[in-house]
This record gives sequence, structure tokens and C-alpha cells, in this order.
Amino acid sequence: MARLTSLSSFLATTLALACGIQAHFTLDYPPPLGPVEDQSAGPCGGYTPDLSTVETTDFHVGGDAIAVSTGHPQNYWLYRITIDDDLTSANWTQVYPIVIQTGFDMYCQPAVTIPEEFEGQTAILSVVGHATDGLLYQCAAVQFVSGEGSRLESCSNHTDVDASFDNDAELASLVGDSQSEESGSPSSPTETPDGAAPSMYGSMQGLGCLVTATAMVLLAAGVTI
Ligand SMILES: [Cu+2]
Repeated sequence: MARLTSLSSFLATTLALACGIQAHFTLDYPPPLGPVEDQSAGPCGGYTPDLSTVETTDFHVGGDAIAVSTGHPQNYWLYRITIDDDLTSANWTQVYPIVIQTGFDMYCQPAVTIPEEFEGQTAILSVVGHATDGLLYQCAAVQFVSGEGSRLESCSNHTDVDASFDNDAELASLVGDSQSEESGSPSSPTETPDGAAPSMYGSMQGLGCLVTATAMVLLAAGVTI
């Protein structure tokens, strides 16, 4: 009986890790701030960064990468920045048109540009996703530097991902001033640099959950016999 109990708690933990925690989306690049307590809590998923002490990642104003992985079949994305210390009253600047992603897993925008007046500033980059379960938030701390970022080798889209510009009223309401219209289309699979194959991590978010669950059940059955 003891064995069964520990086995079921092991199963529960594994399922929570495989399915629960990754249910919404993750910011893959720049490195996200956390721990994220509640991803639906703005502006950073329940985490309150302190701009004066936080560790930053250099982000090139001439164009740098933002990468997300989603567990939802469809997401709208807003990328916004602020240099305000008090995030509850922060003035946010939109840095890329709102994009709609269809398909699970990784979506990477290789060259998001930042208005030059932000160069030299420490800022919070907030990524807001809008999917079926509402608005979801994650932040990174960045240091805006001159020039263009070297294109991340890992900046690629999952094979089934499609993206285009679109409007989303709820996301638009989260920003004060927005960047002027961008021509062309957002990064689609054909436009991203030939990067790495979809990451193991990204795969875990889609089918991985189901596969892991099934494997665990089979393993458990084997162990019990
Ligand atoms: Cu979700």
C-alpha cells in the first residue's frame, strides 16, 4: 500500500510538471524574470521586479530577438517596454505590432527594434499573451544597447506555427503610445534564419504532456507488476 501511495504521488508530480506548469506560455528569450506565481497577474505574472537590483540582458535597439513558447493553439502577442520604477503606474511603450500566432510551441521574432531614445536605459520588457484563458504576462529585465543583436541560432519557429499582424483591443488597451505601423509581415517560418530544430523544451508543451502522461502510466503499470 505504501508503494502505491508513493507511486501515485510520483505520478501526480510528474503530471503537474509535464502539463500544469507549462499550460500557458513561457518567455524563452530574453531570459524571463520569476518565479511566476500567477501568469494572469499583470504586468509580470505576479512577480515584482526591482529595476535597481535586477540582473539584465543586453537588448540591441537596432533589433534583437524575443522568443516565446505557447501551450495554446492560438495566441495574440504584445511586446511592450517601460523604464518606470513603479510598474503599477508604469507608462508602457509598444515596440512591435500585435501579432497573432497560430500553432503550438515556439515563436521567435528575430529583430524587434527599440526607439533610440531608450538606448542606455535599464527597462522591463513585458510580453503579454492573449489566448482563450485571458491575458497572460511574463517579463524580462533588459539593458538597451546600441547596434543589432547577433541573430540567435535558436530563434526559430516551430514547424506548424504561422503568424500575421492583427489587432486585439484588450492588448492595445495595455499600452499608451504605440509604434507606428510596420510594413511587411512578422517572422514566419520561411523568414526566420535556419535555426535549430524545435527545442525539446518547446515540444514538451504540446504533445509532450500527453506522451509523458502515457509513458508514466505504462511505467507505473510495469513497476506494479
Ligand atoms: Cu493557458
